[in-house]
Amino acid sequence: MTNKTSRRAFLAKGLAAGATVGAAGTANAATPDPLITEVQPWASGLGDGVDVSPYGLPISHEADVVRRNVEWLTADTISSINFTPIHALEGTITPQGCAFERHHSGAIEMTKGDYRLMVNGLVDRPLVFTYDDLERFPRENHVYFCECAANTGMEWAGAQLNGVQFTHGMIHNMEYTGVSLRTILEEAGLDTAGDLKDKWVYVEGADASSNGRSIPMEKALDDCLIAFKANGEALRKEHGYPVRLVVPGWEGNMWVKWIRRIEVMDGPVESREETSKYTDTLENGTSRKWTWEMDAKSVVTSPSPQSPITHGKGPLVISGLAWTGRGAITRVDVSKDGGKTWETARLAKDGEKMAMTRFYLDTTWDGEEMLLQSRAMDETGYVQPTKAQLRETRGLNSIYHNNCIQTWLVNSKGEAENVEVS
Ligand SMILES: Nc1nc2c(c(=O)[nH]1)N[C@H]1C(S)=C(S)[C@@H](COP(=O)(O)O)O[C@H]1N2
Ligand SMILES: [Mo]
Repeated sequence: MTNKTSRRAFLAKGLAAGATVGAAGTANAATPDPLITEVQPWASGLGDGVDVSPYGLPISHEADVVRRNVEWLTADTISSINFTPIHALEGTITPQGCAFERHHSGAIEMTKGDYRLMVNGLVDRPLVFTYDDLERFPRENHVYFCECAANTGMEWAGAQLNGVQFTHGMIHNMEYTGVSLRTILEEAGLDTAGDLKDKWVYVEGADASSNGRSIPMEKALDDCLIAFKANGEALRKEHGYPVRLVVPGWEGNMWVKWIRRIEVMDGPVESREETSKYTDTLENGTSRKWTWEMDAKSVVTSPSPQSPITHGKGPLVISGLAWTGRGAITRVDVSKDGGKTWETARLAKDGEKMAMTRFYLDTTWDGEEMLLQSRAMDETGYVQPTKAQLRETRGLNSIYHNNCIQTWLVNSKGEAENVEVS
């Protein structure tokens, strides 16, 4: 068989099946496509020189991939929040330019020259570090997610915000470079081999809010980082330039930005941010506190309300994110029928500790209505709960730590909507 006849045979087969798309959803090449057959303007002239964008920005056609806020949540933009466009991102790394921001008193601007970090309290040698000092200690690189405890917090009482950016976008996942907090505490003379039972550190930022939080010593010495780079470049101003604290797997509020002081103490401070805020009031009126770890959670990012199916029936890639503050994600299941039946998704790579995992379900869509859900499992055996299960134990008075299974209703046109299933 010559190439010509085999090609003709292939086309005939395609036509016989009445298909305009091939098996992988690709276009049939029978009709000449001017974008392939004709010389286009971009091939008829010259492109930009290398002097046009010394610091590159996304191309204008991607201008909708931006942080957004929710108007009724954002009466005041200083003590506020915006959301990562996770519906439009792929892989796992969040570019700094669209990573959500949460400030209690605005993003402050500081130079490296003005930066100081004090370590005091129960240490042998209270010290003040400059930025240059920090750069002379051994560095580490780690990818970690940072999730605000209030992520998904508007969904407790019912399905409310129509977009995964708004329901789940108070999260980012970046590669941090920094010095371990253990190294800095040891430099200040903390005897890390001694009895540190019941010892805590209190960390505060240089901004007006100070955002002070108490961290048990065990966590402080385990994996916390004094970070000065994210995704290979300096932290952006809004993420704490020049230095922030990274507290892997624990609620974003503890990741103090513009960190200025670390005090070693005999107990926790019980600051505003860990009593009046960032505690979870239960049905009976009592509150849970010290709920630092972010429980296993996942969500389908596409299709979703801001990312409808636009290609019609046939092959469909269901794409989503999973993460857990207790280690690594081991499995994610996807349901198309609101949790009645489940298929195990493909993890793009093995789950990594306290970092986001991308999952895929490579499937076929026949235009049927779907109630899309995803359910994460982590290395401790923990399984992401349904909304009903979470409400059973937590009631409806909470804001923080809502890690329930999310449902998107996808209609026959491919449009998606935030719904609840009972
Ligand atoms: N100094 C300081 N640190 C802070 C805050 C703040 O307002 N001031 N906000 C906290 C909260 S509530 C969260 S969720 C994270 C958000 O980090 P991001 O703005 O880099 O996304 O920073 C935390 N660290
Ligand atoms: Mo937060």
